Amino acid sequence: MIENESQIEEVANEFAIAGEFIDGEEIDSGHINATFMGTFKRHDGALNRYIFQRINENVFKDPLAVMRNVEMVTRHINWKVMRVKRDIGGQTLNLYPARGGRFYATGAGGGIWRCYNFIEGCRTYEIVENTRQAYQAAHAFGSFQDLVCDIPVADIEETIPDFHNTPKRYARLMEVVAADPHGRLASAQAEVEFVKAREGIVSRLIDLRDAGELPERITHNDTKINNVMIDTESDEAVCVIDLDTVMPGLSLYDFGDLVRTAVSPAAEDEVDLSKVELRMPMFEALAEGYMDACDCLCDAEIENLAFAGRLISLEIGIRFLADYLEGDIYFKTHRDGHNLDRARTQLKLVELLEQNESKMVEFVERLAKARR
Ligand code: ADP
Ligand code: GN1
Ligand code: MG
Repeated sequence: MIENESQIEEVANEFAIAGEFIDGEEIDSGHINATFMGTFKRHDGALNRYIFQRINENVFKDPLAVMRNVEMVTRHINWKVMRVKRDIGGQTLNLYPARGGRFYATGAGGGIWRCYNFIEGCRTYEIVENTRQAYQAAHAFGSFQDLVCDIPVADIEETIPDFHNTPKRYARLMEVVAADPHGRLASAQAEVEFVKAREGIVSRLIDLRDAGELPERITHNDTKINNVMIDTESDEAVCVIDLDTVMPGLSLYDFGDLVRTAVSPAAEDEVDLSKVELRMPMFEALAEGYMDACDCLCDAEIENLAFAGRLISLEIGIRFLADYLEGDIYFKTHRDGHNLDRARTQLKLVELLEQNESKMVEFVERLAKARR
């Protein structure tokens, strides 16, 4: 693990970056990779920032497959933005070459590192502040789907098998509950019962996919709100990041994760559950943004937009709960019971989404009708 700046400098020296290393600091917002920002001073005095990221090989068993996907996706997006969209004003993610001609470097301890341009003038949000941000984020992830839709599916590797297979996530939780390897079950019994009572919905989207009603597309699969860079001045969504899970999937997974992370004003790990709320205007802005960007959505996709938020919130709640019971081996945690706290907010959100689903469905129906 990197503990000081000279270690960041050592990694940074592996990449083709002009100028002198000035300083580096860790960015702590993601749950998976180790991410650092490094500042370099060029010979003309200009300061440039870069992202250095170590792929979490506990989560991604084949980090080089992740790199092959990310290379393909970033190259394709750069080509498409310039040659098809003719949009040269925005910012896109770019990988910097490393020693040996690859787009990654091997660091101390064998870790696989990559270097991206820092998306300037932007920041990520843990909590959406206004409906413009919600609309913009959903529009950006919808447009992302359009950007990657013509990458041949066979060229993309499945970096985490069954990533959004909710029934398998449910089955895994039940195994961990049965084994209770850390004696934590007693502290999470109510949450486990809550999940069990919802077993009936876990396979709904996969069943629709298997029946041929929901199309498989190349999707982002991790569309939480802090995976899109938002302009600090204009609140415009500038660039989608965190491309490690780009794989064949359902657009409803992407929309569902947006709902999960954008509708509540409470942090994902909030301990005061009374702060978890469903802000309907945020849901409406998400639906408008996503539908404006994706005019290819079929009827079954549109009909399940509201349900997707509930399912993905349940799925991620299941994953946090299983990780808590397994001894916190997957998600980064910063305090005791952190994964349980996260699971609780997700399940509270599931409850609120259930209570309000008919209103959300009605809104989407009206929106879809107005567009026909
Ligand atoms: P993780 O998989 O751990 O979530 P991310 O790729 O999402 O890793 O990066 C973690 C955080 O680092 C992001 O939430 C964002 O704040 C910041 N970040 C990542 N890439 C960039 C970039 N190219 N420019 C600016 N900030 C970035
Ligand atoms: C992780 O990497 P990050 O923090 O953007 C996780 C997502 C979860 C999310 C929960 C590869 O996302 O699947 O939904 O945490 N990513 C991976 O906040 O497992
Ligand atoms: Mg992330």
